[in-house]
Amino acid sequence: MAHDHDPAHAEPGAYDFAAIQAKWLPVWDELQPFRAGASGDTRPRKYVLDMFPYPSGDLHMGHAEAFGFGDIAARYWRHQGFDVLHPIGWDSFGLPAENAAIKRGADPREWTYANIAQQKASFRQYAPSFDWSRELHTSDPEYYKWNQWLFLKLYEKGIAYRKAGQVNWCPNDQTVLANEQVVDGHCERCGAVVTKKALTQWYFRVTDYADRLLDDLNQLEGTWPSKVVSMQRNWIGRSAGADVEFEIEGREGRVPVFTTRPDTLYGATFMVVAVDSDLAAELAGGASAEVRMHFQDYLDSVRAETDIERLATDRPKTGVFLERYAINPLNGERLPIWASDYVLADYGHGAIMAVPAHDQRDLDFARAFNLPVRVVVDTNAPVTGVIPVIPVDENGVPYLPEDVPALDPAGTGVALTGEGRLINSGPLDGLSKSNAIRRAIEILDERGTGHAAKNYRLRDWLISRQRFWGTPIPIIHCADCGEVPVPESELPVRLPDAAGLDLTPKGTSPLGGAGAWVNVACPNCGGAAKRDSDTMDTFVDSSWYYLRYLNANDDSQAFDPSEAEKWAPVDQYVGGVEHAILHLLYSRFITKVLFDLGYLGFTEPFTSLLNQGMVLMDGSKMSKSKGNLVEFASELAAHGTDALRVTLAFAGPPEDDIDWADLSPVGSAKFLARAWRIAGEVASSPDVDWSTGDRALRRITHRLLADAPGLAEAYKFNVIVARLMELVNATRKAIDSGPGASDAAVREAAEVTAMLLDLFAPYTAEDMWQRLGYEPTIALVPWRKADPALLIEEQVTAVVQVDGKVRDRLQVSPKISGDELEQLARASEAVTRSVGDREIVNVIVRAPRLVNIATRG
Ligand code: ANZ
Ligand code: ZN
Repeated sequence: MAHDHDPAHAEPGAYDFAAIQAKWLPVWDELQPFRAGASGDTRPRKYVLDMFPYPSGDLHMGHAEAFGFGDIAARYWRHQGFDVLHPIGWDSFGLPAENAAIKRGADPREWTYANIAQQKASFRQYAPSFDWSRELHTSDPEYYKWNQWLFLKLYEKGIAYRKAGQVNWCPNDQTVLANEQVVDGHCERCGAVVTKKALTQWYFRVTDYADRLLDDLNQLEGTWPSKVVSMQRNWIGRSAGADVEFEIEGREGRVPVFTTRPDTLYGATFMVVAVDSDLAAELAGGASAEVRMHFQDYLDSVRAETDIERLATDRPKTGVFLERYAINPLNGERLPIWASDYVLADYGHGAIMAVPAHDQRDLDFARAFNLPVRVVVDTNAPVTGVIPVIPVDENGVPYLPEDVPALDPAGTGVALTGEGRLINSGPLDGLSKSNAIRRAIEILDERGTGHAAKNYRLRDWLISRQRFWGTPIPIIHCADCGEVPVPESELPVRLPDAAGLDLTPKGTSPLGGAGAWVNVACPNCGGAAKRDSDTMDTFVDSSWYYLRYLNANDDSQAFDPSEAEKWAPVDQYVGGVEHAILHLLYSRFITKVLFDLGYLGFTEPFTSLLNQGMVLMDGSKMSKSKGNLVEFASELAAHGTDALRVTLAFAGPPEDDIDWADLSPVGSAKFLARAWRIAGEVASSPDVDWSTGDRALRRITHRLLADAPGLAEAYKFNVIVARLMELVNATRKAIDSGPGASDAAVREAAEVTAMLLDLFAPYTAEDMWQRLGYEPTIALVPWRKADPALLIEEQVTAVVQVDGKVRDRLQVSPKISGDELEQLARASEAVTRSVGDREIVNVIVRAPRLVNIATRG
């Protein structure tokens, strides 16, 4: 307990970070300066949020960086006079706890809460200005109760539903994965190749929100990193086109296909259905025994493929002819129907019209199986509004090509995908591509065989997991009543004890093995029933946590809409770009759902977003196995919180990756010591009149005061640190070789340094504040206003002579260039008058003081 560094015993005049930390932490605990939302507080509000950590061990350097940036924002707004909400919690459900528990035969709960305690202790030392009274853990029943509440609200609205389907399956973790958790065909967590499995699972209907999720991105343009906005756009992946309905010979009903190119309908020469679709199975079922066998073998081989492989353009095309024909609704042609893997069962309608002349994959397929290719867009024909590419020779001179390229995709193997005019297309002939798309849709509409349609890459969000350490899904399955929601009054459905349960992944949820927990009476009929034994994806937990912070200790509601009205949406969100898609998309979706349900008055959760870069070591990502891990705890012990934080802030723009090997926490500590010593040397009293101080030093101080808000709001934290270093140097000079330590400007500079340093180095700043004669805490000191009089650039007098006589005096900037000064001189009325119509033969300029003009005539 007793700290070695007793401030009383520290060498006088020495900067001792450990002593300063030990001194101020208990004071802040006592004063609680970071509590937000006190009753009667009339300050305007800001909500600054850091993406909450997963408790996977101690904090690491990445946390140090990200939470450092979040805290700069929080402290900045507090100095600007805002009541700042800056909460912290833990995203504490999830697989790592469970896997660790399986490996060590421990309880996931113990592992999780022990790690939280460790991270919390580190956070306390690191001292972000958190409002600890709102601390939450998603694995607490007090939290996940409200996940269950949210689920039931979505269930009532039909947004949560269960369906059977082919789902992504990780054979290693033995659980399903959302599309978003499959990265290049591999499990996001463990890297195993993801396969498909037929399962009945719970989904959230995020596709119903696809248009709004896409369109509302416009609101975030400029305040979110543009990369994240475009990643969200691509993930939603909206394409516009048409659904076209085809009849199939010898079959009732029509089959829709989605196409972005209804203009090419006359060029369709075959149809392809996804080999793993219901339609393929149905059509193959009616084919010859030989085809049926062939089809089955093919299907078995495709099941092992990933979607990435299926869509790759550089693989040989494979498929099976199903001995059936579709009828083209525009021209009545018979199109042979094939089954292939390159059409996906769950995109569009799982079937396509193949137009090999104008689609590369269709062309590859046609060439592999000798199917006809018909050109319907003349891509050589000029189209107005499209600038043709005119070829140039080796000298850059444009020339007219002698022979236009042949329209022969079947021969060249290259599909014609460009603009052009329609040919071989009956009523569409002569139209440009976009006009033909419009006209084709009109014709389909008239005949009732198709209509305009949109399609999305986005799938519904699969939220059920066959694992233990998550939120139980609050549904009871009854043989008579079906799915019965657990009544709200019975929430939370608590997790059973892990002890006695086999957590090893087996493909079904471990909760299913908790007999006493699973077997319950149906809330509806009282008969024997079973609890749903799946748990929720942990992205459900983090989709609304920003609202729970508003009243984290309220056990009567998930969040308080009136608090949301006051604080939300989040003004500044800070976190890693790894959450660019999943977490942000799901939070945006849930926010829109809660808006629709009337709980919120806004539709986007995070107004501004900052993605911090990575902290690298020796050029690569830190990892234990690579041996380049820089441990947060040991850096903290060696250099202290403030030096660590200043180093990370000073390293570069926050969005950039930084390399710890290039940085100097020792240099940062020296800078802090210089600043701290100055505070001790100030020899004037706090009530000294600043305006009497040295003007040169005052001007440096006030320029920083004026520039810092713009810099802080543009995340140029590194520039503020650099400017602070400049100010500290100037103050040192003023003390040693200028007006001296008793000058008022020295006190002013030291006070402003302390206030700005609070954004980066809160302990040092607080201690400086005390040395300057004030009470804690500096965190609440209002921003000092820059004095405009000190911002105006000082002017010097430039003398203008004509033939040796002074003719004018100009007030100019001391930094004026020779050219500029000469121009001003020549433009002077007094000068032109005295030059008259004589010829100027020589001009000598000595900026900023003198211009000498010689004339003749
Ligand atoms: C005919 C056509 C002609 C097409 C042409 C393209 C060019 P995006 O933009 O990604 O939405 N398609 C439709 N459903 C498919 C599925 N389940 N699996 C694989 N491909 C599918 O792409 C839409 C286009 O992708 C559709 O337009 C369809 O091919 C194909 F010159 O129809 B197109
Ligand atoms: Zn029942």
